[in-house]
Amino acid sequence: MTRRPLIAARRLFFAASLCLGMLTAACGPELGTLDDVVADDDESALPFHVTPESIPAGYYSSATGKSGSDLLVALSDIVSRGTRSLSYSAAREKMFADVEDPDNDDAIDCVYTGRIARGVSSTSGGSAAKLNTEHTWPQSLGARGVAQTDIHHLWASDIDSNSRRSNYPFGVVKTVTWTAPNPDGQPPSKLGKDDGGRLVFEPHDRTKGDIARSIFYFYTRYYRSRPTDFSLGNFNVEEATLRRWHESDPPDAAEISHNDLVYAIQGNRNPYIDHPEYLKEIPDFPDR
Ligand SMILES: [Ca+2]
Ligand SMILES: [Ca+2]
Ligand SMILES: [Ca+2]
Repeated sequence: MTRRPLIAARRLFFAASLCLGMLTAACGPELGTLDDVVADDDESALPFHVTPESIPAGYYSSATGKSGSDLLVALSDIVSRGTRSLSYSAAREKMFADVEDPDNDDAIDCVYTGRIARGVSSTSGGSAAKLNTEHTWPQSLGARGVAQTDIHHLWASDIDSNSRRSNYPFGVVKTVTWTAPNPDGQPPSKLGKDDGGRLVFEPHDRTKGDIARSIFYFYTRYYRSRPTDFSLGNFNVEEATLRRWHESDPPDAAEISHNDLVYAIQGNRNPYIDHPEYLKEIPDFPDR
């Protein structure tokens, strides 16, 4: 099949899936029914393009009226329920094919530079476009096993920017040691020392909030189960700054679509995108 009919077929499939999804939604929501693991050789079982799914009725009912540690525990229960764990390769494939491309035009942008790579619909397409997979919560600090493949905290990233960020905490750079490319002309992401002399990575403004909410989600999802190597070493340095970035860069339509797509794939949602006010209701995440 040549490329143009392929794109047309994908769009037709996407439109058909959307209609089907709306019909299904009209028949009533389903809560947490997915608990299977998709193995590497089972990727063909995943839909060709996933239909985004919005918040089902009652999803947050057990969090209603709670605050502080009660709310954190309630949210942790909610996001840990009915999850579907993909293999790492399947998760990356869905990230490149669907989650990072809500408008399904095969154009994907780097979370740190905003560079737009075109013609990307798979992990191998991402590699060819010099993109790889960024774990906002570093693998070395606990993004292992199920947490490694959790698409809520995975982002397509330029290989070079990803490697510059390494596993440094996020923070506000006062003394710059490296500046990322900024093809969009906006102030760039950078690496450097914060006002305490610590090496930190500061993303550009339009993904500061997205990254903050990814990290708060990761904490909420995994602070009780504690995957191998789990550490709050970065989080405790980042927390206050991430709270400010959550306020300065609130969820937009693209981030909401991102959440709806991850939910359709892995069966849980990022509560801080759906309910940004929850973060104020939890004034401090336990430091240990
Ligand atoms: Ca796109
Ligand atoms: Ca944003
Ligand atoms: Ca804390």
